[in-house]
Amino acid sequence: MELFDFYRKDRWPHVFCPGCGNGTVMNCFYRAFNDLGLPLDRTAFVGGIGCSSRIPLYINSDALHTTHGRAIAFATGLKLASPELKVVVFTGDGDLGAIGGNHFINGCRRNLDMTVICINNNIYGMTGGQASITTPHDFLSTTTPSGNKEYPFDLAEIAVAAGANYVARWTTRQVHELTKSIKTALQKKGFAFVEIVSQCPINFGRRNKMPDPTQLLDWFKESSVRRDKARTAAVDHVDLNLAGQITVGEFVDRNRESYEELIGVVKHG
Ligand SMILES: Cc1ncc(C[n+]2csc(CCOP(=O)(O)OP(=O)(O)O)c2C)c(N)n1
Repeated sequence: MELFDFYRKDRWPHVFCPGCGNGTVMNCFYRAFNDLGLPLDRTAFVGGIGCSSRIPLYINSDALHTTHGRAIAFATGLKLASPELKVVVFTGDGDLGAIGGNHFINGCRRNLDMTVICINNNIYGMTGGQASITTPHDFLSTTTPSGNKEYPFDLAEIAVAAGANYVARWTTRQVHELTKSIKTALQKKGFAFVEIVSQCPINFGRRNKMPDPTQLLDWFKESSVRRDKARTAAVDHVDLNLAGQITVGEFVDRNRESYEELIGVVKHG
């Protein structure tokens, strides 16, 4: 399959702004999917609401465009009704972690057999740049014009704690590592979660003195620290924010029984 065949061209032009990281994510996903030789017509894509959640609509396969925060819930129903399908969710930090937080945590806990790609652009992009649960401390947004006083959620650490089988986080600056992790996630039985810290130059970068996408990519490069080297002991708020670090790497790779195996929808082995 060529890259061009992967995209649903009747949906073009797309809604993404110039410099948006969603293009990089789609490209990495396509490469991983294609290298594995997976069949597009046996894969269903699910998204919630948001710019990132629109990605399924641009892939040449069947897609569920669902309600805000409920992508995991819809994907759960889809997978249990049709266990032979590969189910891939594209979602955002707002869609998955804020309004959809409970579905996310319980999806990980159940270890449902699905690949979940969360594009964390630190903001509500589609609605114009309101602060989200992952907006870093002191950063500006339309709803935090004096700087965000809150400290961010760590989606990948939550997924580990809640029980997902595979968890990785990279930024759009680490495309090779990201592509490799998407490949691992696609092959994994159980809940496989890849968080991608990505650039939103229009609604996040412009307000935080990084209007050029390359400035955001440089910031990702400078802030990225491998998880094994990062200061992860969260003893106070400063540590919770990891002093502005983005911890990257594979966080966990384990083989707990998937939900489908537990309830007998699919057989072991
Ligand atoms: C129930 C409900 N509440 C709020 C909204 C408005 N809304 C649409 S997208 C969005 C945020 C999307 O943010 P995120 O998931 O981070 O995706 P991004 O656009 O940044 O990729 C919100 C609040 C909605 N559509 N439905």
